[in-house]
Amino acid sequence: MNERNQNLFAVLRAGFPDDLERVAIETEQGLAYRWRDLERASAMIANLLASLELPPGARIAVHTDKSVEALLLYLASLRAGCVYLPLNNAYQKAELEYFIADAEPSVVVCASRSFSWLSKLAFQRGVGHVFTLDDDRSGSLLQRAAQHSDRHEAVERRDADLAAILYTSGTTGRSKGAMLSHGNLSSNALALQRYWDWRPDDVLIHALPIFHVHGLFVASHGALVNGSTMLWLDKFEPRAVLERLPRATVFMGVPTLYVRLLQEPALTREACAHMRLFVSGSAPLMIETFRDWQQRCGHAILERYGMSETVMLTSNPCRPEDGERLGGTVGRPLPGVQVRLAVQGGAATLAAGEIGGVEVRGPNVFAGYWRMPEKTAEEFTADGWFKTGDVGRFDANGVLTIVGRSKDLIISGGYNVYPAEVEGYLNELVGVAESAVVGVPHPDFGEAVVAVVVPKEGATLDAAALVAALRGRIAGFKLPKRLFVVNELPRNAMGKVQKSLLREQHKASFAA
Ligand code: MCA
Ligand code: AMP
Repeated sequence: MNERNQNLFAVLRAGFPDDLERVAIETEQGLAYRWRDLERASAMIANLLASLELPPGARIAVHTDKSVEALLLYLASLRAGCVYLPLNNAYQKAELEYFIADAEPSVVVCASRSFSWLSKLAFQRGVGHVFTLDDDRSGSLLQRAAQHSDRHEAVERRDADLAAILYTSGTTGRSKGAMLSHGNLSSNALALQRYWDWRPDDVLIHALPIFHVHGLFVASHGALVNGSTMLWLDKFEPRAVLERLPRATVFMGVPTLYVRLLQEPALTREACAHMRLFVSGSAPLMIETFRDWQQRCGHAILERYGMSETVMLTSNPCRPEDGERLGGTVGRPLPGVQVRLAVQGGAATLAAGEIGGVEVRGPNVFAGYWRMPEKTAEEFTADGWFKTGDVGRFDANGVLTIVGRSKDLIISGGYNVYPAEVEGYLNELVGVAESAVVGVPHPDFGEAVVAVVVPKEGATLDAAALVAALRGRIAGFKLPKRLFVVNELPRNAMGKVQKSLLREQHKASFAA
C-alpha cells in the first residue's frame, strides 16, 4: 500500500505545471524563476554531482544562507540520488566539526565567507569536494554546474532509499542524524497536498529557513508538488510578508512569526482577504495567538504537529467538511499515519482525555538515526512504533492536544535547543563547576533559554562574560537569553537537578 518506489524528485516534478514558462518562484530582488529554470538548473547541478563519481549514498552537506539556488541544490541532490544534509546557517565551527565528522559527507557546500575554515575542516576529515554558494547566485558550485548539460534523468530510487539526513540534537548532547527516505518524504508531501486541499492557483509565501523540515519539506514540497508559485523571502520580515498577502493564498510559519505579524497595525481582515490558509507548526501555538489572529484576520490558523524523524503526523482540518480547526490542538493523524498514546510500563488503552506518550507508525516514519542502531532501537517500541517524546491526550473525537514533552527540549522561535548540549559548552568554560539550562516562557520566542551556573570554588563568574564566551562557539539561538550565577543547584534526594524548580523560579524572567 502507498508504495511509489520513485525518486522524490520525480514525484515533485510530476506536479510541475504543463506550462513550464510560468513563474515558479519570485524573489525579493524581483527575480522570477520559471518552472523550466528549476528543471534545467537542478539538472545542471545534478550532472555536476554525477560527474564527481561519488560513492553510493554520498552525503551532500550544505551550510549556506537561504537562496533559491540552495533549493535547486536540494532538488539536484535528490535527482542525483545523493543524500541531502542541510545545516542551520547559525551553526558555528564546533557544531560543524561534529556534523562533518559524524556524517562523513563527500561534498560540502558553504557560503564563501565560511570557506577558509570550513574547507580546512572538511579536507582534514576526508571530504573530497568543497564548493561555495552565496545568496547572490555566485560561488564555485554554480560556476562548475554551468559547464554541465541542463538535461538529467533522475536516478532510480525506491521508497526505502535515503533522501536526506536531518540532525536533531540529542538528549545527551550528541546530535542524531534522522535518516529520511524518498518514501517518507513523498508519502508526506502527497498526504499534505490532499489534506490541505492545495489548488492549482495557490501562491505560497515562503518565509522560513530551508535547513529544517518546516521550510524545506512542508513548505517547499507543498508548492512544488502542486505546481504553485512561491513568493520567496530570504529571511522572515513581517512587512515583507504583509506586502505579499494580497497576492498569496498560503502562508506557513512557526508561532513566533504569527506573534510578530500581529504586532503590525497593517495586519487586518482586508489585508488577508485573498488568503486561503495560514499554517502553524514546529512549536505550540498559544491559544491567545490563535484567537487574536482569528479576530484580526478572520482566519483560524491551521496548527499541525511534526518532527524531524516523522515529518508531519497530525493536522487540524483544512476543508470545513473535515471539521473545525480547534485552537490549542494539533488535530487528527494525517491519512495513512497512525498515532497512539502509551502509558509508561504498559500497553493499556487510554480513555479520551487521559494523558500518554505520543507514538507514531506509518510511511512517514524515518529509517533510524545515522550510525546509531542502539539509539534507534531505544526510540522504537517492540511492536514498531516510534516514541516521539511528546506527551498528549486525545478528545472523544480523536483530536490530539500536545500537553508537554517527556524529552528535555527547549523550542525557541521554532528552533530546538537541547539543554544538555548548552550545559556541556558552559561546563567547559573557565571557573564553571556545573550548570543547568531550562526553557522559560517568552512572549516572542515561545520559550527562551535560561542558564543557571555554579562557580568552581574560589572562582568569580560574570554572567555577561559567560554568555560572551559562548558566542561564536554555538549557534546564536542556543545562547542563554539570561544567565544566573548561584552557589548551588537545587537537587532531589537522588542528587538529580530539579529543573522544574528552576523553571518555576525563573518563569517570569521575560514576562510581557
Ligand atoms: C534568532 N535568534 C534567536 C532565534 N532566532 N534566539 C532564540 N530563538 C530563535 N529562534 C537570535 C539570534 O541569535 C540573534 O541574537 C538575534 O536573535 C537576531 O537574529 P536574527 O537572525 O535577526 O533573528 P530573527 O530574524 O528575528 O529570527 C527569528 C525567527 C527565526 C525569524 C523566528 O528564528 C526563524 O526563522 N525561526 C524559524 C525556525 C524554523 O523554521 N523551525 C522549523 C524547524 P543576538 O542578537 O544575541 O546575536 S522544523 C520542526 O521543528 C518540525 C519538524 C516541525 O514540526 O516543523
Ligand atoms: P524537531 O525535532 O526539530 O523536528 O522538533 C520536533 C518537535 O517539535 C516535536 O517533537 C514537538 O515537541 C515540537 N512540535 C512540532 N510541532 C508542534 C506543535 N504544533 N505543537 C507542539 N509541539 C510541536
